Amino acid sequence: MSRKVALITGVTGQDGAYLAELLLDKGYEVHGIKRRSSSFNTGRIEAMYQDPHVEGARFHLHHGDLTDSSNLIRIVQQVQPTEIYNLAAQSHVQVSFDTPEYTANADGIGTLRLLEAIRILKLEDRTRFYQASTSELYGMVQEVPQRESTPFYPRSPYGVAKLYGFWTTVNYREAYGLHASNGILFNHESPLRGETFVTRKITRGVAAIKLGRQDKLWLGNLDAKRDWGHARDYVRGMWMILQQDDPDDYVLATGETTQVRRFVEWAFEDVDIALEWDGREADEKGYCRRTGKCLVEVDPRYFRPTEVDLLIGDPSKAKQRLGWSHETPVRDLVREMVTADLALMRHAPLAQAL
Ligand code: NDP
Ligand code: GDR
Repeated sequence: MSRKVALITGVTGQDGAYLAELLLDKGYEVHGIKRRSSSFNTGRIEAMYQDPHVEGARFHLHHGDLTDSSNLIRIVQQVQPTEIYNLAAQSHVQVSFDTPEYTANADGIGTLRLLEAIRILKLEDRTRFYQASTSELYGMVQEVPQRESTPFYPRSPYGVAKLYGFWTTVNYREAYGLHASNGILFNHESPLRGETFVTRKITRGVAAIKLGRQDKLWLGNLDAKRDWGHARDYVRGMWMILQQDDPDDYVLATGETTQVRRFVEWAFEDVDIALEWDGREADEKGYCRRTGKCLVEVDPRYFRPTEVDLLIGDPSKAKQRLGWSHETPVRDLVREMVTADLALMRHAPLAQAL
């Protein structure tokens, strides 16, 4: 069997860590691109670290950035990957309203830079390309459930930048015959999820409240609905997409949607706290009470200028063509995340826990 060499951008992120683990298990040589940072940013991949001086090491890290073409070309030339997974992005929707130009550069043009690297180095026949596209492309509800044929209507600078990445990937496939595919992935979470995304913010907050380290959880729009799955299931889907003879675009989703409010209730339930919402609308200020104490409060600071109200995906095509489906139901995901955050917080010093 020919050597399988994967290059993962965004290897230090949630999906990068799960994907690197999966590919190492499958016998790949795995190269990851990480950004230079003033402090360690490799916490999620620590367990996979292999001393590069030791013969046979299969996991390698390279400093790089999606905003730097020459750096990307050099890394792709050196690594000669058989598969590139482009997971790097400024991935926070709300932050993209504050840093729209940077988000466009990294998430939009960054995708173009990688595709150009493949072309410039004449690797079209060797290198397959996966683009981390997103359900945020659907944005304003046009059709439910959302599938590959549903029209896009992004609602944030992040969504618009990812739209550019999506179509650039399609264009390079059609124009240059590249094996380039988009995974249109709906929200996926895990204990490794970034702390400022709503699910992790909730499970960390609930753990801190349970342990008496925090009084209250401040959130934004509690009415939004998301199709939440487990990141481990979704990186398996990414790999399956690149194993197909023909490149294509696929929705990966669970097919079930849950309100943020419900996620909050489940997380509290998992630490034996029953919430009673007081019925006021979230955009006035939503409160909920337990024995007279407010544990969750809405802070309009977390509202977005334009919101995506409802996401629910139809993964039929992935199921039929790839044989992919999710394994972890959302209720189990919540429990796993709460349990992990409780354990983490019990052992972390106070300063790191909050
Ligand atoms: P994370 O935010 O956890 O990880 C993003 C990764 O990208 C990190 O490794 C980050 O580095 C890196 N990165 C950010 N900017 C740059 C840059 N300019 N150059 C190089 N690297 C950079 O995201 P996820 O793992 O959750 O998501 C992976 C990808 O999938 C992203 O593209 C995201 O937009 C997309 N996606 C995610 C979904 C989800 O629900 N998780 C759903 C659909 C799509 P650092 O660690 O230094 O910050
Ligand atoms: P999303 O995820 O925007 O869907 O993007 P996020 O968890 O940030 O928000 C989900 C929903 O929860 C609402 N919300 C809050 N969100 C955050 N972050 N913080 C809060 O306090 C809060 N309160 C309510 C949001 O308004 C929203 O409706 C994620 C990212 O991983 C993207 O990179 C990816 O492309 C999409 O999922 C699919």
